Amino acid sequence: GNKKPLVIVTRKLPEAVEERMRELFDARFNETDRPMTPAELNEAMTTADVLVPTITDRIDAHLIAKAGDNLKLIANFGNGVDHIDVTSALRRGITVTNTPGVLTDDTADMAMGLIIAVSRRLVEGAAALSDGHWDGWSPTWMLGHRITGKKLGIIGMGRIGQALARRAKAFGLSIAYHNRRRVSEAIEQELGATYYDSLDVMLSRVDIVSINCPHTPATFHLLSPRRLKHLHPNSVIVNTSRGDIVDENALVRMLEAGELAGAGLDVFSHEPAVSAKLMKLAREGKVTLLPHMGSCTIEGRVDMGEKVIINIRTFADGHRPPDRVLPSML
Ligand code: 8YV
Repeated sequence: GNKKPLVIVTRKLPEAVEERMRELFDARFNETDRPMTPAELNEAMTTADVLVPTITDRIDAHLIAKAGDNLKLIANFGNGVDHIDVTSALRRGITVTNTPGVLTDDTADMAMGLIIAVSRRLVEGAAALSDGHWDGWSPTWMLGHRITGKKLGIIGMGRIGQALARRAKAFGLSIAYHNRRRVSEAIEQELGATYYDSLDVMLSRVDIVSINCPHTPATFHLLSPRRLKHLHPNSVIVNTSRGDIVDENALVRMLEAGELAGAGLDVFSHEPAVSAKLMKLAREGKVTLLPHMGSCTIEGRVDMGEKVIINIRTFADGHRPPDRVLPSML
């Protein structure tokens, strides 16, 4: 019979996922609950038939050059693949897959949650109460901004962007979006979304911006200092995608200067390090910062595991896995 592929998973996964993978493959896991050391990752690269990395592994050209002849598939546990040099992998004949679709609703929920949290000062209010600073209701205390009737600009109208638009519409926001290409008229109508070919123009017309595009060379610092200036000073930015899509230093400067009302950030430029200036802004109640929790649900993690398994099985059976990362996506 067919020998089971040696699948090396760089992180500890939920028990149910590990069990299923052990049934199907010769699966090995890193049981430490820390990222692999460079030496361990190196070793995995040279011995595995299939590598299952996560966002905490930097799979760069240097590492891919060390891949053993057996390594034919990198099945990422997660959607974003900006930590993998996919071009180098493809050039070497290594297929790369990700886990689209199963994180859509959870991530859109988190984006919507951040919009509400920042606009209505949820985290600031909760902290004030638990710190003992609530001495009674006042007509002028903890006033945020109404979200109903405001205009949301979504950057990246893929699955997550559309799921956010659906939620935001239900909250009475009007929807604008910028994307590489227009979505179908049917989807635009369903979402009541207005397309902006020019990101600059869209930024000048919205109250809230949500970043929902992938991080690629084309979207690195897409929200540049120059572009950020198009936003009005009462506007809010929410990012559940990747930190580097916005110029974080420029964002911090504008928040400090009062040129933006606030930000809700689930992702950062140098995770897990978060700039001291952002943390100070968080203590001042100007930003809500989360530790990359967009897809943190039990259900989501199990679904991600299922996706990884399907990709590996399909590939091992000699077929095209459903979630290949293609050069056109980079
Ligand atoms: C994952 C994410 O937890 O899927 C993504 O792109 O950012 C997160 O939801 C992470 O990537 C796991 O590798």
